Amino acid sequence: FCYYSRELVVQARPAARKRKRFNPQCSRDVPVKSRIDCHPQPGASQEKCEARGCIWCSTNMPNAPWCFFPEDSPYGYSLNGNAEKTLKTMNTKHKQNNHLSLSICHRWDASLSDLIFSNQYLQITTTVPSTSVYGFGEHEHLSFKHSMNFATYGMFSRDQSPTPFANLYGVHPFYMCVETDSNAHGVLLLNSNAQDVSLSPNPSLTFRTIGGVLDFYVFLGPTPENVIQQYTEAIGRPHMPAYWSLGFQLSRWGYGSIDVLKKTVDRMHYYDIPYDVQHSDIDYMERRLDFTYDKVNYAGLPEYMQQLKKEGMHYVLILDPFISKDEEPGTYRPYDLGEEMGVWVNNSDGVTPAVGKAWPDGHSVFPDYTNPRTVDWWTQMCLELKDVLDYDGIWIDMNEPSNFDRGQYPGCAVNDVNNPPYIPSISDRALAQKTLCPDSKTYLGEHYNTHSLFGWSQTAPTFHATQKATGKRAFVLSRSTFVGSGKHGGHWLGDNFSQWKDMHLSIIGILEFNLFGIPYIGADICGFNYNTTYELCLRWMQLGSFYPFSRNHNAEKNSVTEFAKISRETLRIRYSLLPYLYTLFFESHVHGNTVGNKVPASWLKNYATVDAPLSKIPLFLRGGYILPKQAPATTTTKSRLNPFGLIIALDDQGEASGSLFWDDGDSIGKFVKNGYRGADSLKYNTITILGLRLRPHAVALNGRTVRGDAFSYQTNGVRAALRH
Ligand SMILES: *[C@@H]1O[C@H](CO)[C@@H](O)[C@H](O)[C@H]1NC(C)=O
Ligand SMILES: *[C@@H]1O[C@H](CO)[C@@H](O)[C@H](O)[C@H]1NC(C)=O
Ligand SMILES: CC(=O)N[C@@H]1CO[C@H](CO)[C@@H](O)[C@@H]1O
Repeated sequence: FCYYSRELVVQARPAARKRKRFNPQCSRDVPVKSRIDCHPQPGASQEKCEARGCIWCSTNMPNAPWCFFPEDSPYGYSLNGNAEKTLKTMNTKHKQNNHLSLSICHRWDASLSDLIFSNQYLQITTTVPSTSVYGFGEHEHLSFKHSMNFATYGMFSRDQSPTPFANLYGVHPFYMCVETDSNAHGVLLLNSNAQDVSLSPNPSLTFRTIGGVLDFYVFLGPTPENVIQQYTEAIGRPHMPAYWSLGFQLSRWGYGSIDVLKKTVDRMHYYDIPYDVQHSDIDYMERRLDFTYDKVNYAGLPEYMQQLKKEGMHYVLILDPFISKDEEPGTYRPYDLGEEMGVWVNNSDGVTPAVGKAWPDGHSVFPDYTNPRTVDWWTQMCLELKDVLDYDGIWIDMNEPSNFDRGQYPGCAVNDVNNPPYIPSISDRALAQKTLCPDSKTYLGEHYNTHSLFGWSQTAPTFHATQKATGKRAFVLSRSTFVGSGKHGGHWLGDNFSQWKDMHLSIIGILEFNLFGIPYIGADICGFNYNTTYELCLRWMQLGSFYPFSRNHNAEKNSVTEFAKISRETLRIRYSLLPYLYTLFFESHVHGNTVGNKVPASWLKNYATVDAPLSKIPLFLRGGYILPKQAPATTTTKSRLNPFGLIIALDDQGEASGSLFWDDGDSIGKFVKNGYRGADSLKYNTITILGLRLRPHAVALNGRTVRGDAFSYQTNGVRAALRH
C-alpha cells in the first residue's frame, strides 16, 4: 500500500552554509558517474563553480558535469530532532550523524543533504534501482529505454516540432523503472512548473523545478502493466473512444477549397479505402477565425458535412485557442462575448487582457480555461458552432499556448518571475519564447505556474462541450497535454517530418503516451513537414494502420492505383482487427491497461528474417491470445454489421484466451448496459487457430462435432469455417 502514503513529517533545517575552500587541484572524492551537476545552466566556469561551494574537475566522459556537488554538500537539509513516521511502510534512515534520507518502499531514495528547497529553485536527487528507466515527456526520444549517461530533459509545454532533447507540446514528469528482477515501479513528480530532469549513470535522477512543491507519487507495480493501471487510477483513466474514432482518418493542412476536399474524399471512395473520419485544418475558417467558416472557398461546407455523415462518416474540426481582437465590434461574437464575460488571460495587472501575436492579423487574446467563466463561454461557442457545422469531434491545436512572439505586447517586464535565477534545460532557455510572459495572470495563478496546464485545462471543457453538442461520446484531440489529459482527450505526436527516422521514432512516442495514460495516440502518417516520398508514405501507411489513432495528415498526391491498393489492404487488416482494438480501449478505460505493447527482446529468443515486400507489412501475433475480428468495410458504420471471427494463436502449452467488449460504439456513460441487443444478430463465421501441433481429425464446437467440410487444415494451422 505504499502508493497511498501521502505524508512524512520530517523536521529538517537547512544545513549551515559551509564556505569551504577546496583544494584547487580537483578532488576525486566523487566518482565521475556519481556527479550531480552544480551548474546546470550554460556558462559554467571554475570561478563560478567554486563560488557556489562546488568542485570543478574536468573529465572526458561525454556530458558528465565538470562542476559538481562535493560529498559534503554545502546546501541541503539535516535532521533537527526526530523524524516522525506517519505510515509504517515509509521510512527514514540515518546515514551518518544527522544526515537524513527518505526512502519509499526501497524504490525511491533521496538524501536530504542534497535537497535544495527555495522559492524559485527546488532540486532533489533520487537513486533508482536500475538503469532501465522509461518515460518523461514530451520529447522526441531516440530510444524507448533511456540512456542514463548524463542526459537532461526539460519539461515546459512548447510549440516545437519534434527535435531530439527539445521540450515539446506536453509535460509528463513520470517515469517507469524496471528493476533487475523485472519488477517495475513508476514515479510521478506532480509539478507544473518549468523543470528538467537529469539521468546519471549512478543510476540516479536529479529533478530541478522552478516552483511549486516536490509532490512525488510512487506506484509499485509489480508488473509494468500494473504500474500503468495504478498510475491511471490516480490521475484518471483514459476516456472510452467512440468506435468510429478507431477508423482511418484523413486530414491535410490547406486543401484550400471545398472542391479539393471533395475530390480527395471521392478519390478515397473510388479506391474503396476504409475511411471513417475527415478532418478540417484551419483553412476551413474565414481568415483563420475560430467559430467561422470560409463562405467563399468552403461554400456549402455545412451541407457537405451533413452528406458525409449520412454516408456513415464522421467529421472533426480544428479550433485554435486564441481569439482575434481585430474585428469590428459587434461582428465577431466569440470576441465580443468573451470580452463581456472577462474570460481572457490577463497581463500582470490582472485586469487588462494579454494580447499576443497570432492568426489572423496579429492581435489575439487567450482564453483562460482555468476560469469557470471561460468554460461557460467556450461551451456556448462550441454549441453555437454545432448549429452551423455538424461536427462529431474537436481537434484543439496550438494550446501550449502558442504565440508567434516572445511574450505578449509590449514585451515582458524585467522581474524575478519573468527572469528566474535558473531556467531549466528548455529550448532557447527562455520562458516567454513563443508564448506569454510568465507574470501573466490566470484564474488558477500566475502563468509562471500554470503555463504547462493550458492545453490540459482546455481539454476537459472541450470534451464536455462536444458531448453536450453531439449527445454522443466525445472526440477531443489535443496537441498540448499534461498529467491526466487522457481522461478527456487523445493526442498526436505533432508536426513531425516526412523522414524515415520520424516514422521509426513515432513507435517510441506511441509507447510513451501509453505510459502517460493517453492511449489514444498516433503520429501523422507520412509526416507533416516536407514532401513525403512514395516508398516512405506507403510504409508509413502500413505502420500507421496499427497506430491506436490512425490519421494521414499528408495525403500524397501520388495516389496511383498501386498505392491505393496497398493502403486499402493494410487498412482492411486494421478494420478487421477493430473489435480487438476496441476491447483494448475498453480495458484501458476500465482497468487502465495500455493499448500497445512492447515485446521484450528476450521473448524473441532469436532474430528472424522475414519477407517484407513493399506490398506487405509483417504482422505477428503473440501466442496465447485470442483476437476477435470482424469483416472490414469502407466505414466502421458498415463493418459493425459484419460477421465476427476469431484468430486463436496458441502458446507453447496449446492454450489461448481473450475477450471481446461490444456495445453501440458511441453512447455516453455506462458501458455495461443491460439490454444491449446489437450483437445478437452478429455471427462468428470464421475461427482460425494458429499453432496446432497435430493434424486434427475432427473439430467440436460447443460439444457438437463440426462437419469435415466445414474446416480446413494447413500445415501452419487449422482454419475452421463454421457455418451457422
Ligand atoms: C481579467 O480581467 C478581467 C477584466 O478585464 C476580469 O474580469 C477577470 O476576472 C480577470 N481575470 C483574471 C484571471 O485576472
Ligand atoms: C514539394 O513538392 C512541391 C511540388 O512538387 C515543390 O514545389 C516543393 O518545392 C517541394 N518542397 C520541398 C520542401 O521539397
Ligand atoms: C525532423 C524530425 O522529424 N525529427 C526531428 C523532427 O524535427 C527536426 C527537424 O528536422 C529534426 O532535427 C529532428 O531530428
